[in-house]
Amino acid sequence: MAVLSFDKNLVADFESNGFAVIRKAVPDEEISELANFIESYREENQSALSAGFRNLLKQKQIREFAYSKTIREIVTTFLNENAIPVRSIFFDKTPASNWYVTWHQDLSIAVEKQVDTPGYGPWSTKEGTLHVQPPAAILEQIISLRIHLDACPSENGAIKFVFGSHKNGLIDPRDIPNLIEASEPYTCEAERGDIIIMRPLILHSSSKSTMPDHRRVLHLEYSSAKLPNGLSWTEA
Ligand SMILES: O=C(O)CCC(=O)C(=O)O
Repeated sequence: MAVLSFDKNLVADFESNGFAVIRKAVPDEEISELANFIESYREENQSALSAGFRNLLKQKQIREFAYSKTIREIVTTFLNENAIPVRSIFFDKTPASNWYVTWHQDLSIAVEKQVDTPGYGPWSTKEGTLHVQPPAAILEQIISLRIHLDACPSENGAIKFVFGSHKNGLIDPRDIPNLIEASEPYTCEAERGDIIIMRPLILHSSSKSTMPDHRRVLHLEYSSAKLPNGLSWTEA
């Protein structure tokens, strides 16, 4: 992988906007390798034949990618050098499996087992994986990397952000419509090989794709936060 050098402004923009795009972060052949692995994994695992699936960090190829030099460099620059991958999700929008995502913040983390802990809850299960909503202070110590395996112009269901909304802490869902009304959301287009970095607390949404293509995104979350009371990250 190429060694990236980051414009200091990009890091400052990330802090103030809650997201940033690293263009051409992953070379084409490496994207092909990732895509080939994911497609064969999808074929082999009937349970993974859906539009989104989780726990890919348990697969050697994805784990190696998540710890690769370029990815580590991004994580060190935009978070810190001790951060490790803690959650993975793969999304694909196609004409056969297409959806929109309403405005929300990412509020849950995947944990190994339920240990009732003050400040942690509600608990939920997403596609068989136990999740809990931690305090905002934990969510503020996470960054998400969205690695784009396909071009994602606006018509391909690109993610949208409200600039700076990650600074509002946990937003009452009843306040979200007014916040959206008062803001100018940004549609964050991406090319194959680009990485969008985002804060979980930024307000984001996406539309259905209107293109006849795939829109594959590998979403990796990193953190160095220590969970209390015997709680542990499922995928770390
Ligand atoms: O990939 C998308 O379209 C949206 C994903 C999303 O909302 C999320 O990761 O929370």
